[in-house]
Amino acid sequence: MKRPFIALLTSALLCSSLVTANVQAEEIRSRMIRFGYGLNENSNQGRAVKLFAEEVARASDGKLKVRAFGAASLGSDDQMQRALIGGAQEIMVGSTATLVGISKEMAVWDTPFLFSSAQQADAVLDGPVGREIMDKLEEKGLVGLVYWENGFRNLTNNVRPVTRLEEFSGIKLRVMPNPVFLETFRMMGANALPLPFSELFTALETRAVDGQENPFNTILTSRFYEVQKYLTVTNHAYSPWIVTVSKRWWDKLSATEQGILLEAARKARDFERLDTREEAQRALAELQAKGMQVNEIDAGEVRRMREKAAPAVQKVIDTVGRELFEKVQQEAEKAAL
Ligand code: KDG
Repeated sequence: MKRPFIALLTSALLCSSLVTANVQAEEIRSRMIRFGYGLNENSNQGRAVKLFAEEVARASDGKLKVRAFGAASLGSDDQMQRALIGGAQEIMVGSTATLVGISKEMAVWDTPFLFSSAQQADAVLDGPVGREIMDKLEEKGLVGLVYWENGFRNLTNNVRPVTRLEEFSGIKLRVMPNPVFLETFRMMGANALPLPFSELFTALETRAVDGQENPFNTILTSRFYEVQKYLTVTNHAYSPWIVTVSKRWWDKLSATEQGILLEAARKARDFERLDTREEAQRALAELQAKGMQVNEIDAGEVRRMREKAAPAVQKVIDTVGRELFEKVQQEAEKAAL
């Protein structure tokens, strides 16, 4: 007699725990989510964060509220990365280059001249090796959701038009706080100085540095044209942005909440890439109209730059390991075909 009753009780308890677990898995709780980023609200980065917030609110019936904090108001990239790891902030978007101190494999994306087109970059970043590198963030307390596009980087300065390699010499050039970017421009003869993005405009305005390098979009929306005279189209590196979440916080979310955030990040990625490319198309003409003196670099000089930057490529290999470096190169060659 006892056995059927116990069996009945056990199955009832099992069912109720499964139902509870299922409810928890589906649960969407009211949450305030702080999303920090470094560029202005009216930038490709800011517009994508705004769309992300709208998508999350729509999918959660307003329960998940994303509050955007632009212009590095929550701190520089590395300060926000530490806040995410400590659980003091939930989400950020920033440069993969500033993550190298936390996850060394991110250095592979700093390789000079790695990509020759945005489509090639998309294929590699969104492919298996991009995912593999992103997944390594978890052991450091971060969860990578998606890559967005910062873009192809170009040089600005106040000293002279840079038309050939020798003209880098003596230019105090701000670079991202990242060993490969430092090496790349030191090899090319510039006096490379690391500074967080949040300090860059003031450093240019006060002539603490002579120049910097960023995509056309950033040069336009961060108003660098107000404090920079010469723009040289080098396309010397392609920079991704990456949307990262505090793992300490992420692991407390239900599967449904995680799914909403991931889907919104993907939609924002697709929007951001199109928006960034459209803006980049017209940014160069706008920068010229605002008084910047623009020059191209001929193919022979680009070849000389690539040769000079070779030690920086070796630094990437030393940092990430030859196997991973070659895996990325193979994916990049496949995507270029
Ligand atoms: O959030 C802003 C920075 O992460 C990004 O723009 C990095 O390109 C960058 C730079 O030059 O610091």
